Amino acid sequence: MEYIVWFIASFLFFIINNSNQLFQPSLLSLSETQWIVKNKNGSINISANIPGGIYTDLSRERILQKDIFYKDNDIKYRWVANESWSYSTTFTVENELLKKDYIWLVFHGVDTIASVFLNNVLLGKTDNMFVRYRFDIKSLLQNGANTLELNFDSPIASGLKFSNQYYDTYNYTVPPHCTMPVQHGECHVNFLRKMQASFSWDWGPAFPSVGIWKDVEIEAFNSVIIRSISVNVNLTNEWEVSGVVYMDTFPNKNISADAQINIYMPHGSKPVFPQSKNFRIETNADANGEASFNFSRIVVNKDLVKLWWPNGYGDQSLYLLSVIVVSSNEVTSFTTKFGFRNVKLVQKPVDAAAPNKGLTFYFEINGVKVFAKGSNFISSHILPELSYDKYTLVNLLSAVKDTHMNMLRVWGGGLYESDLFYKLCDEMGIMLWQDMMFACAMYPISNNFLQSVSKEVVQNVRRLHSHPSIVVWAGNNENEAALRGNWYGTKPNFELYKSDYIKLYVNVIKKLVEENDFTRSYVVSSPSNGIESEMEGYIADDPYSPIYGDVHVYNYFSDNWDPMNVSPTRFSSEYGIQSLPSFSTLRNVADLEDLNITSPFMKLRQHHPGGYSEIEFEINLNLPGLRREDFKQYIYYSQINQAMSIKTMSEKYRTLRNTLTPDGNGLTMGALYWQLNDVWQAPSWSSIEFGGKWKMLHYFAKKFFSPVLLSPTIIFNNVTVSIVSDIPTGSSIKVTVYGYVYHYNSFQPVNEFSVTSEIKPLSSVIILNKMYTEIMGNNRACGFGSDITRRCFMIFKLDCGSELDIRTDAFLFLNRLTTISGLQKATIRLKEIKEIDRRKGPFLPKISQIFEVTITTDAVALFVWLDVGNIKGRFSENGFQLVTSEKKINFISWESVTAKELQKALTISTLKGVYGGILNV
Ligand code: BMA
Repeated sequence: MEYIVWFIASFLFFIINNSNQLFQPSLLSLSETQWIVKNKNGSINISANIPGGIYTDLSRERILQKDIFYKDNDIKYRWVANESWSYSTTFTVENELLKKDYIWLVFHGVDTIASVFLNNVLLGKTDNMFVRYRFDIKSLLQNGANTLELNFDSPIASGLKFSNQYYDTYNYTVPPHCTMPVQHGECHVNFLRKMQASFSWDWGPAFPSVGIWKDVEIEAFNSVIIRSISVNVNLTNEWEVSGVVYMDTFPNKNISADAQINIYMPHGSKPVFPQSKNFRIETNADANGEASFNFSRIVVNKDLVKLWWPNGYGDQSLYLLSVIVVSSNEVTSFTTKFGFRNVKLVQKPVDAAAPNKGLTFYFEINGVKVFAKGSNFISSHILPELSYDKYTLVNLLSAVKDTHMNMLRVWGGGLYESDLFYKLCDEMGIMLWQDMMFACAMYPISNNFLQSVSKEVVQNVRRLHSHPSIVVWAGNNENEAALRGNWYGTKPNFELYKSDYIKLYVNVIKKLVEENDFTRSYVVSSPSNGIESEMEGYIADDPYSPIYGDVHVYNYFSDNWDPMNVSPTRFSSEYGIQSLPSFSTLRNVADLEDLNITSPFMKLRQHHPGGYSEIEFEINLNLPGLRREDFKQYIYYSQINQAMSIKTMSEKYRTLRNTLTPDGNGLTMGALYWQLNDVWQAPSWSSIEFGGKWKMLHYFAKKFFSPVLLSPTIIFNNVTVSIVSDIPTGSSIKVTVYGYVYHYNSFQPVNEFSVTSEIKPLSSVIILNKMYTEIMGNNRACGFGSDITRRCFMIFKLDCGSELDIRTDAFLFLNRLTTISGLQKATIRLKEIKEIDRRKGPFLPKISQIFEVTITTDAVALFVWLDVGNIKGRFSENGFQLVTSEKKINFISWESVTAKELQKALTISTLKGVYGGILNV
């Protein structure tokens, strides 16, 4: 807090040195006033919340009586999106405010097509939910009461209207016209600058909302309003800080001002850089009333600065930069956070002598090559006004940090996320691959559309510029691949759509991103070949090339537990497999009779055409005895299959970080699986369910993204154990791997051995590579020949020595679990649950209680899965292989709960076992 004292001190200094009396801009938020929303014929007329949206208002006022996600309410409540809605309020302003030279009405987010009226006069229209709108209201605003009204057109009707108008003007259509029938969605969302997933997606429902989803305020001022500061840092001999301050004022206004810049440590006792930098500004606003000024050459002693690092590579030190501008007797200020870090997306020949071997594709932070580990983030809620709920974001992003991820891709069908989201990512060291909001479609290129997109890009790049977490901008999701692959029947007019593609993502977006940010790379699409795509005219022959850029990988018809089926790539920015969310999560929105795989409810929830048949095909490859009629088993099996598939792929990617094959494959430096989170309770690729509950995949991620990975595989007859280290500093570390061979029916290992080796920082090494017959021991307890692989499996433990304090373990099945023998029906019992700690971490939501759960088993048990229904929290470990008769696991609660409640809710599943209830409690 003390930096604020310094801020005020320098602020006062400024004022004292100025002989005139100084004022500040007056800001009046309109979110506190009484709002109402009504439909066109007035039959619905209810109070509204701002920021908000129509579905939340109708739910709160009980017009929509049930949870919007209950059963088929996504379809039943579609009438809401087909209506036109009008939001209005009456507010008063004081004379004092009216005296200011300029008065604006500012909307930070309007979703989407609306006409804005003040005192019954049309101020203008909005058509882009990602844009901030401001209207000059000086001449219209009255002393006393004023009325404000926004009339929203139905987004569904608007999509159709714009699509028809486009066809009438340009004589071609812009596909895809509608979402796939299985999604029960709506059409022409590509004509709206609105969250693309709001018309449904293959993991989400259609809730095409309308509303004022961010703040509305009146800004009254004499001089300027500072909108954002873009801070650039550059390390030569010292750090040099420079940047641009963006201001809004009256069109063509001449700005003559004094400015001061200060840099602060957020938690330090005093400014680290006590010298203020003073400027004199003489500039002119443009015809839109936008102005900016640059500052440069603030030299900062290298030794005074702590760097910003991704999670796992060091601290996330952040600094504050404040700007004060004094002009026209008014003082206005703005503060932004930034970090000292350099970022490079390195795309250079893997072999200078052989250009046909392709280019690298990796991120370098402060000179350190970083393997990107993480996932893809879709908006945290399908209703945009609920996407910045603090509890949800802290919960999701903590789950990212706690599982050693260091990167998320903010996917292009969602939102440019809230300031809170980026702040948390900065603080947690989560690097961001930031898509522009275009996904899986062709897009129009009318002047209106391009102008609207231009505002969107400029405003958002400037708003987000100073966040060290953002490391790359990307133009769109899968649109290069869609065009090359003729996903939407564009082939007959390929050149036309290609030229539109280039207009939008290159001529407009790339140009604007680069004009506003020279510190980061822009890739035109994901997947793409990066700069190779650009050299191939932006639509590469094969956007999925393994030797350039990034790829998206979906193998629904191969054995994803087999690492041989995982192809090398430079960077896998999406790879995924579906699973079902837990029974308790589904139960929240369905009746008991809906909870079977053949119910109409489960059919409606599956938005991916191959859906359940792909899940079942995959399960049957590796897991024994799937019974479709046993819904709980189906859920459990789908989660095991997803966890194992993504584990196999992620580990393979990590082991390839320093492998380059003679034909140029390998050097994989990124693994971002699809997808982190969900927007409703349905089958999807997520590792975290809607509501925050971890699927088995998320527990597995904690191990497969561990800073030091222990990855055993069996390929043909060889057991190969790889170690991958993400430890960035120091010399080589000594690692010891202990191997244990277990028979499926005994707690006693059949054989034990250990291997010791060294691993260099940031590298991958194979420390064991032997025929499985050679490591089984001599006693033949596993039998002979291929019987061995059916009767026995292995557990490995890794010890990195006391200094690192990283211990991890891994398991290896030697054959498909459909073929194994000897596994008993284990009876698992709960021995004890007791609270052992209570804490409040830096990010944990609220108070967290830690419970120790002790379980026992009478036989080896596989994929032991503990579930406490809807009690919020997570286990320290889950889905594990149990080879001891007793085990302790912690449960970390996110809300207040008692041991008794936990005990009552607890169920335990194992591959072949039963939960035998409570022992000795
Ligand atoms: C990719 C993503 C999403 C989609 C996912 C699963 O195409 O970019 O559009 O949800 O695959 O199909």
